[in-house]
Amino acid sequence: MPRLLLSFVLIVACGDDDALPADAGTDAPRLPDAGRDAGPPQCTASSECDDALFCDGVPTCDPASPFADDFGCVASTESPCPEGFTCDEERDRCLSPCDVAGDVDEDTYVSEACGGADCDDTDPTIFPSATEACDEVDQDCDDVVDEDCVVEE
Ligand SMILES: [Ca+2]
Ligand SMILES: [Ca+2]
Ligand SMILES: [Ca+2]
Ligand SMILES: [Ca+2]
Repeated sequence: MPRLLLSFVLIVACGDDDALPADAGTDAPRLPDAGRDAGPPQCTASSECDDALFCDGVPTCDPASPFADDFGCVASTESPCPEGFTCDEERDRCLSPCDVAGDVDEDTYVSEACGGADCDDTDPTIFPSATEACDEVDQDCDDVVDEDCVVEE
């Protein structure tokens, strides 16, 4: 019996010896974690996210957002211009409907609605200094209809 017990103790001891090297390996520091602690550079203020473009709105710094890029910036989806305005990237400004289409009929006169003198911006034959025609329409925008016409009766 004593011999059998000794053998059992030896087997258990061997098992412990085998487990030791595995434990040592687990305790070793991992290099990838150390590298991640430094991390890539991230924005700290929205001003750091500003790009050279005007018409894509103002990006914001929000590293926690799922839409953030590698630097932590989130692109804006809103135009910087008010409703109805058009964005002009070349001049970094918003164009009002009058800026874009102040002279719809292209007679070189801007519509009255946009501060110009064209009393009918849908008709290129009607503008200040246009020749008045005898058609019961005020062509020259002086609020007098057919003033140059001699009505024959
Ligand atoms: Ca016009
Ligand atoms: Ca006109
Ligand atoms: Ca007329
Ligand atoms: Ca007239």
